[in-house]
Amino acid sequence: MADEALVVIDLQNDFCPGGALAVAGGDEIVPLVNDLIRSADHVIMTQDWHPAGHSSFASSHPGHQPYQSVTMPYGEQTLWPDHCIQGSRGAEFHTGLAWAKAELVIRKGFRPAIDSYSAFFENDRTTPTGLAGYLRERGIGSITLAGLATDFCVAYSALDAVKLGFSATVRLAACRGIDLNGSLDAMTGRMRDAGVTLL
Ligand code: VGL
Ligand code: ZN
Repeated sequence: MADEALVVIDLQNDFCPGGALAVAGGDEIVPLVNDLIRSADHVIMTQDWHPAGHSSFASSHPGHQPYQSVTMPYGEQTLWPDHCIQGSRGAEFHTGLAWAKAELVIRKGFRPAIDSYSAFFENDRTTPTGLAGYLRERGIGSITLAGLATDFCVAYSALDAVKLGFSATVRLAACRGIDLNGSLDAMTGRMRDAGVTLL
């Protein structure tokens, strides 16, 4: 339907096997995502897009290791390996991804001091990316999400979508998770409770 869009989350080299923050099986979803793209009326993609030395990188916090958590002014933040650095090969979309049909690519995580999981808000939960306004102005009320990672960027995007009044469906077979300390179960439960349709 014309008022629906497919939002492909962070299907980038660094989140695929061989990348800096590889999600297990991340590349396996590419054919399925390409099928979804083919049948979608509107396609939007997000691209994790960090400056070198970003505050979400463990390397920016002396004495800390990736996957530890730190307290930032905006709350708890998981620390990651350096990934998706602006202009790098790791930040490019997976080579097999049929990205050409994308009408909008929304970049996130470019502010040095704030991470951004959601396609709608940065991790302070208040700084908007502009996606909600874009969808509303185009009359798009319903989104389908696929991509990486299920329990981080896909989940936060889906939760914010329903909070903002959009209807959201996550195509789980076209997503893969990081699963840090049970985060996959936890975030799947939170999505279900919030009214996200899990397919
Ligand atoms: C993501 C961790 C850090 C994601 C992005 O796309 O889920 N996860 N940056
Ligand atoms: Zn990131």
